[in-house]
Amino acid sequence: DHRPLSERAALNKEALKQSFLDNLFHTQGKFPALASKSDYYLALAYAVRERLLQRWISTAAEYMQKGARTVSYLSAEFLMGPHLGNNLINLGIYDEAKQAMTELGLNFDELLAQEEEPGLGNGGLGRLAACFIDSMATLEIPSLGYGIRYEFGIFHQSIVDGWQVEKTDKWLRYGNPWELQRPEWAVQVKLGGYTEHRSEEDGTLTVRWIPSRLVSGVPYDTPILGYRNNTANTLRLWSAQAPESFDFEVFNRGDYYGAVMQKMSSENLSKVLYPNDEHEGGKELRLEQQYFFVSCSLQDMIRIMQGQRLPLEHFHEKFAVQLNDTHPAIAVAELMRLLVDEHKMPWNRAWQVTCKTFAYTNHTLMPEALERWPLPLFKKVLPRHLEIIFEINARFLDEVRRRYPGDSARVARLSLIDESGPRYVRMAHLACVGSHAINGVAELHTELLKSDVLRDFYELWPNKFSNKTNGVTPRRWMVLANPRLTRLVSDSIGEDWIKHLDQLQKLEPLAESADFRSHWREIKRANKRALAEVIARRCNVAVDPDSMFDVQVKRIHEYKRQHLAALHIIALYLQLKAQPNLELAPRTFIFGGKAAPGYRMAKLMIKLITGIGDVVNRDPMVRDRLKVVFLPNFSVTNGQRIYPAADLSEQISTAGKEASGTGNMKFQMNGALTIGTMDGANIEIREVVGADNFFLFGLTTPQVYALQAQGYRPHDWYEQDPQLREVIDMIRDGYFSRGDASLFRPLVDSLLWHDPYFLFADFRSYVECQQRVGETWVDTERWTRMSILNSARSGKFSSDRSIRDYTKDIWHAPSVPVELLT
Ligand code: 26W
Repeated sequence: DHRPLSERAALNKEALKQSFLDNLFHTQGKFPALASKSDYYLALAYAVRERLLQRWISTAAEYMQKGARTVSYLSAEFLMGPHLGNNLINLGIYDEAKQAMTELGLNFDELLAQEEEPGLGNGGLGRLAACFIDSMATLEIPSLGYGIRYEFGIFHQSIVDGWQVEKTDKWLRYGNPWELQRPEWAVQVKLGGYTEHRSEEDGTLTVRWIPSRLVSGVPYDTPILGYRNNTANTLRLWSAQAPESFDFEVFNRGDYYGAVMQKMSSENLSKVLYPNDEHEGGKELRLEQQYFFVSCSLQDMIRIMQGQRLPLEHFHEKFAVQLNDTHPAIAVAELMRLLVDEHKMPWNRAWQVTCKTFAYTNHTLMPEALERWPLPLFKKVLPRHLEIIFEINARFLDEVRRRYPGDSARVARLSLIDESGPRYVRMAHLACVGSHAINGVAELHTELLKSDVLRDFYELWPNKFSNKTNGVTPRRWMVLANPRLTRLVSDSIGEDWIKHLDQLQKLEPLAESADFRSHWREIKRANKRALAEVIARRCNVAVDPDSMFDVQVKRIHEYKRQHLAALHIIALYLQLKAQPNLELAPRTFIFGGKAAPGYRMAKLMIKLITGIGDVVNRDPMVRDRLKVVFLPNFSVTNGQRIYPAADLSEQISTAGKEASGTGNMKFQMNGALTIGTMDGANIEIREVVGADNFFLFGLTTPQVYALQAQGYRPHDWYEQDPQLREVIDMIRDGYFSRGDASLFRPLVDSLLWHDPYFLFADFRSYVECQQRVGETWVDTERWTRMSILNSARSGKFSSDRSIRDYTKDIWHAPSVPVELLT
């Protein structure tokens, strides 16, 4: 094709139609009579991709020429969600594409729905990474997202007989038009084996790592567009392949079968995402995954530097590497190994470079989620890294001893090795020691890191610590997910808010306009009707769009307390049974979220919610005043339909447990009011919307600690609250399990005798707060005003603000605007 780039990539409707048809014939090899919906989707995707590539090439050229400082965002998870709609928005051709498809007689929304979302993440942490790379591209910050190209992403959830059933996520089944394989940049990764130490003739000491396995990492690149600029950054995901050059003869002594098995086992490395969001006990494959993508990524950065003839002493000047939790923390030891062993840099120099390169974000206070690897396992997989970690530790602990003479307890607490029982490598400690910056993801979370989880590190290095409150991208979570609201807002205050979310403030005076409020309500109502259709299809339950949509969507976990919401629903149900004519504004309770497949209590929580739905939805006495649905397979795609349709956002974690939350922000932007505890970013949401526009309940973190310390006895709370007693007894006696009094026993017993997340202590406060919610809801005008103010004051929670904070305090990476090559 000899047309100039600019013509082939033109953004108008006719050009789009033309390249859509071209791609249908030449890429898909189909004509309309034979084409499936998936063919049409792919043809459109390729047409859009041609337009991306122009920006991608221009961006690469600009960065190379400027030798730009680059942010590398290392993350084991990127929960991207579907690309097509988002790329159309960011290119500014959504309406043109819709028009083009419509004129060709195709249903545009149906085409968009064909895309299998890349669900390469579990929840908040993975989705945060996706929002961050969107914002970096929008802010024109040179950046690379580095991760793993899992062949199977987060499992698909269906609900069968009220239980979660998992199916593998075959997202690559029909091909992925958004990625480009780059085999020419493949790298080799060593695993296992042993080390040899030799003193050379010249007196230097060299270390050789003789691995037992080699795996090749092949990068797949996906362009990440900025919003209506010329920037297309890169998401580079590594796929594991058996290496071509691996010597079958030497390593397998003619054992052909064994060699093939070994090839298959190397390719297992990037096979599947671990579906656990808080706990993973010492799985060898998971450590191998982490090391695999970290080693590939660091080697890739070194290749880039060498391509630009930059000496490795300047690594930290070229790259700012952010560690998304401890999953990539092995990077600290790996960069040391690459610099010292492979590139012969003296230790001290290499250590300076390393510490100036890395920064570490912590995402959780849950002790069971802090990664530790049993020493024998670590040594088996990464023998050389264990030596390096010992060396880092020895030097670090010397420093600690100098600072705190005689304080051996502190030395033991700070050590990279946990030696209190069987020995473990503490990955958070490795990340802290090897980074120049450490941050939490909300103000409270950062304070708790400093006072609690990382207290000793804070005392040692207070200046390393800072807060970076999370944010979410308004491009996906408002513009793409809520086109109706987007139109109203842009018609009212212009389009600037999409890049400068603070401008939503301009909506505040409009909250006083009855006309605007009525528009606002019509939009919410239309979004609720659309969601009601989805619910009817997927759950076979008819819900009323005029009822209050009370929503909790997030991973299922005891600390997030979906079961507290369940207790409240049962309390309302009992109230209706006792007073059949009670005036109660109709409510629809909507739940969604996945349970880790091995987390029995979380799965039982799903069963409880569906069990309540089975009883309540069918009880004629309820007369449709309550509906309870569990929407299966909560995902980015489903979230895009849910957040815009919510009236009430449930953010009810035990204070001090939810690091930040990001769903809370997506709800707020789309005009939902929050019922929440003083936890994570809820506190900051309440601060910006004002106490009057937020439904607060529950213990504060210090109150939780105090109750814990004085000896919490949930059974006493149960005995002293007749309503709570009635609710719990009903579950215990099998009312929601068709008379089976054993089914929910583990859940009930855990609450009665342990209740580690203080549901009983917060129950009364929650029920009373929900009562206030109900009273506010019936004053429609007041509710609408509050809804508008919530959205108008959500500017702080744009991920653009988060990224500006990281850039200013940690990365110091200037923007590099891109000029389009034609
Ligand atoms: C070891 C397995 C594992 C996997 C993932 C442990 C922990 C994780 C993540 C840290 C869990 C996670 O997604 N945390 C969430 O991160 C969000 C983004 O910062 C926060 O908003 C959530 O509060 C936090 O739960």
